Amino acid sequence: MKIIRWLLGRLILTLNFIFAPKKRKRTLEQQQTVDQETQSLQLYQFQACPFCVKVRRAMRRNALNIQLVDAKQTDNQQQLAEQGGKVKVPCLRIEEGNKVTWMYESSDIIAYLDNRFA
Ligand SMILES: N[C@@H](CCC(=O)N[C@@H](CS)C(=O)NCC(=O)O)C(=O)O
Repeated sequence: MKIIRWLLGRLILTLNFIFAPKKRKRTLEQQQTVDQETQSLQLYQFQACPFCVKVRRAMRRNALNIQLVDAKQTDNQQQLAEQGGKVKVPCLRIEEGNKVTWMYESSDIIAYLDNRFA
């Protein structure tokens, strides 16, 4: 079962690499503004999780440089459980001033990113 899961993960990553979506183009100034905004975002994820791949593709489409956090690492996983409420990925950590929101569900995350940056 572990091997099948691993193989499926590799297949997803390979297909994702071959059919990578086109990155949106911005002027240098526009991209710098977006990069500044995305500094307050982090995506907790697993590399080969299909839902995470879906979100990373949306990030690429919108040329969003969002920090990826490996939720397989014990300390990151603990942070996700304690602060986000559950160990489920993808999860977008959104920092707005003193307020931190942990957004689960790939479709909600993509809708949020599209709405904010598309
Ligand atoms: N409906 C969720 C599904 C996410 C999901 O099932 N993620 C898996 C990894 S591929 C997970 O975190 N499983 C751990 C768990 O459910 O406890 C989404 O679209 O984000």
